[in-house]
Amino acid sequence: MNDTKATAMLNLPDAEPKSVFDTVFTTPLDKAARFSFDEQVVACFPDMIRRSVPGYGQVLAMLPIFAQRHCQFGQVNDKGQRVSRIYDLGCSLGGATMALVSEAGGFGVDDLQIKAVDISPAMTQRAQVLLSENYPNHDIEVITADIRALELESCDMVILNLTLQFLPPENRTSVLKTIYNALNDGGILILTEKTHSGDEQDDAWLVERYYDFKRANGYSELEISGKRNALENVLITDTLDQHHQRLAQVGFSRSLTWFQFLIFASMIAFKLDCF
Ligand code: GEK
Repeated sequence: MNDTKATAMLNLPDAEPKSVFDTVFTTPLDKAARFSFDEQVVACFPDMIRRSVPGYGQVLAMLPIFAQRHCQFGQVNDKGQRVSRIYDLGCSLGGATMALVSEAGGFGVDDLQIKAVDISPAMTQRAQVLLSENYPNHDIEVITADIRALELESCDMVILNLTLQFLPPENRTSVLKTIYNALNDGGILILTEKTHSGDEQDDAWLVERYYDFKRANGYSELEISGKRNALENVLITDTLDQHHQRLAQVGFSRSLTWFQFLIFASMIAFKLDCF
C-alpha cells in the first residue's frame, strides 16, 4: 500500500475507504451475538471504526506530532542505530502504527522501532500483511499476545487506542503499571477510550447524540441496538476522573485530556513533567 492507501486506512480526510462495508449487526439474529474481533470484524474493521468512533482520524493524526515532541531516541536497534521504541497495544490492523510511520509523520525509516500487539490472531495476521506490504523497510514487529501478560521493553511512547476499555476492570491498573515501568523518564502514554460522565442526564444526552452520529454514518436502528447489546459486559467504560486517578495511582506525574468528542476521549500521561 502506498501512502494514499495508508491514508485511506487511517480515515484521514481524503480517505477512500478500502475495507468491506460493516454489516456485522444487520440481522435480528445478530442480537444474540457477543462482540468479538474475529475474521468478520477484521474484514470490515476500517469501515466500522471510521463510522463508529467520532474523532478516530484526528486522534491518529496527532500521534506522530506527539511522538516528534516526546521521543528521545534512547534505544538502540539491531543495526546499532539509536531509535525510539513505541508500543501500539491493541493495534487491530495497525492504524496507529501506520499514522506514525506514514510519510506525513515526518520520521525517517530508521527512527522508530514499533511493536504492535493484539490478542486477536485474525487482527495480527491482517496487520502483518498490511504493514509489511506497505512499510517493508520500517522496524515494525507485529505480536499476537494478551497485553495483560506482556513484558515491555523500555520505550518512549505507548499507545492504548480504544483498547483498555476491553480489559476486565480489575486488570486495568496492572497493565498501566507495566506501561509506566517500561516508559523512560519523559515518556508518554496516549490513552483513548469510550467514556461515561457519571451524570445520568449528561450521559443520556451524550449517548443519544452518539447514536445520532452512527445514524448519520448509515447505521440502522437494528445495527445500533445489536452492537450495543453485543458490547454489553465486553466494553466497560470508566469516567475521565477514574482514568486520571488510575494514571496517578500507577505513578504518572501528570495526565490530561487533550481530545474529547461526545463519549470518546483521548488522554496523555507523562512519566515525568518534561514539557
Ligand atoms: C486502532 N488501536 O485502530 N490484549 C491485546 N489486545 C486486546 C486485548 C488484550 N487483552 N483485548 C482486546 N484487544 C486500534 C483500535 S480496537 C477498538 C483498537 C475497537 C484488542 C482487540 O483484539 C482489538 O483489536 C483491539 O483491542 C480494540 O487504533 O474495535 O473499538
